[in-house]
Amino acid sequence: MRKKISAAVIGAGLAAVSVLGTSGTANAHGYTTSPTSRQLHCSQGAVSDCGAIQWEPQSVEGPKGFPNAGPADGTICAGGNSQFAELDNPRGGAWPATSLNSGQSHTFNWTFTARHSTSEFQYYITNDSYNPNEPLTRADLDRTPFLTVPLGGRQPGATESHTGTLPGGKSGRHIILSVWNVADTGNAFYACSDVQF
Ligand SMILES: [Cu+2]
Repeated sequence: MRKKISAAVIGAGLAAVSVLGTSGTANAHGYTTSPTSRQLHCSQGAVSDCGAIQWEPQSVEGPKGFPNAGPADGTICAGGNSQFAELDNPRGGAWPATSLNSGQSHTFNWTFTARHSTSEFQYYITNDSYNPNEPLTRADLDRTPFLTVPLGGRQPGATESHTGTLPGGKSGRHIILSVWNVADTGNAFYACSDVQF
């Protein structure tokens, strides 16, 4: 009996270490809820075969400095994390898409499990060369964010809402890439949201 218990305790300890090892702090970070991000679709079960991200949609953390630095082309939606590569898979253009109206106001929402001190939030959108059947690259995106919300090092709340105007002249399927630049680490959080104008 004693042997069994100690083995279980050791096993639990190892599991805790491996969870912490992947991203620094378990359950820390955040993701976008509007428009619905790929990681949220995965965690809600709207999309299957998502791999590990379905259990931790808040963990799409990668190097900051986008677009000059940050995750490599083709790995942007996973924040450069190969263990979340399902987020970069275009799935033949079949990701669920949120309907939006080009040129109209939209409120972008985030949910946080850790309220990191924040430089700013940035929102990018794909251009006319974007192909929904290909993984996202920088060449597919307008280089300048259409919305930037600076926090000047402040902590966000448990949720955050940013209202802005969607770019005009957009039609069809696009991706909105939301980037949360943390102020006091070298990292940022990335979220791809499939949208339909
Ligand atoms: Cu975090």
